[in-house]
Amino acid sequence: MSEKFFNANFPKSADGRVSHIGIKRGEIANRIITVGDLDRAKLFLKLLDSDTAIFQRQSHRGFLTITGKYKGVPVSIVGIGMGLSMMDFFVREARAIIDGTMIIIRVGTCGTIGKSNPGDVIISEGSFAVTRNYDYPIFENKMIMQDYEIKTKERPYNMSKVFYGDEEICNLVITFFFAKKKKNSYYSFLTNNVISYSLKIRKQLINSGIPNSQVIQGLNATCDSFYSSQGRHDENFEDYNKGLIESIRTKYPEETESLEMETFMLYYLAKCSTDAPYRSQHKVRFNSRNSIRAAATMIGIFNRKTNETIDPDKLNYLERTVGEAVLKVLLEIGLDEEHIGDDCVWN
Ligand code: R1P
Ligand code: URA
Repeated sequence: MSEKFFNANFPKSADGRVSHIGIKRGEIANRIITVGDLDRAKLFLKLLDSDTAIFQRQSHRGFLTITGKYKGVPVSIVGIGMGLSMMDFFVREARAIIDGTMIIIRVGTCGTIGKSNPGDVIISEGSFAVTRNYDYPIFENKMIMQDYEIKTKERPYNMSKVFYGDEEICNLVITFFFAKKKKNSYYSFLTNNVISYSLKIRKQLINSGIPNSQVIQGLNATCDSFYSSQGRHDENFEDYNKGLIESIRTKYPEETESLEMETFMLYYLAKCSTDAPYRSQHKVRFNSRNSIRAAATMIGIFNRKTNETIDPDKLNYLERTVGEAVLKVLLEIGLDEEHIGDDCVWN
């Protein structure tokens, strides 16, 4: 840290930069796509309007913020890296420097554990967290472990409740894979085929038109490790995760489709978000609305049952296609206010 930060509760530099994502008011838009992989963020940069200035800043903690316009509307693309904490840093620090409602849509990758396969696109209607139970002891043998579990009812992993994404935005994302509405049908955004499809359908694979690719709306499990809590075997550690994938998949009646590492925190923070500035301005005592609307979509890259993996060219094609659909969705939502670029330096 080379700069002095003020206010230990919520550190900011003298010119108003938040300390981890490294940007200040005016450098980030209300409409945001967030990704893990910074290369994906740079790929989406190419989709922005080329005739307007693009702001770019990578923080010393590895967050990359790109702000520009898409079809004339201000949008940001933020690459955050991986895990629950990075999502927490990003959402809280961005919230602190943006006025008005924020829309955040994650475009990520995932492991598939349900009906979907590598190359399929999953829209997470909701997500729960799977975290290591750090109180669970490391046992010398299986007998002691079984006794302990019977006595205490404790398990090596905790699974939280489900928190849901914004229904309107999740449905819009699906619609934009089938862009032009024609009575009960949509033209596939991905191929221009016409596909009959009702937005009310849940948990159903929809042929997207890309060879062997489908779109599914399903539950997601956000895990605190790529390895232990995603049921990967690693002989160097005592992970107690045999059978974990099956327990995750069947924890909820809807059955879970995907495993990744950030969506739960995004949905949870959206649910906890307040409209504090509005309340203090209008002297309203209780929180009356959330100030963050969130959705997440992800591309399956590893099938955890069959070990099938995605081809890099297909991933690249899908990233671009999903990115473009999500940019279009961002423009569909009405916002009460949005600001960028008032006093920031754009390069
Ligand atoms: C693990 O390889 C990473 O990939 C997934 C997981 O959530 C985790 O961050 O998402 P991204 O492709 O967006 O990074
Ligand atoms: N991201 C994850 O977290 N897990 C996978 O298996 C693939 C992508």
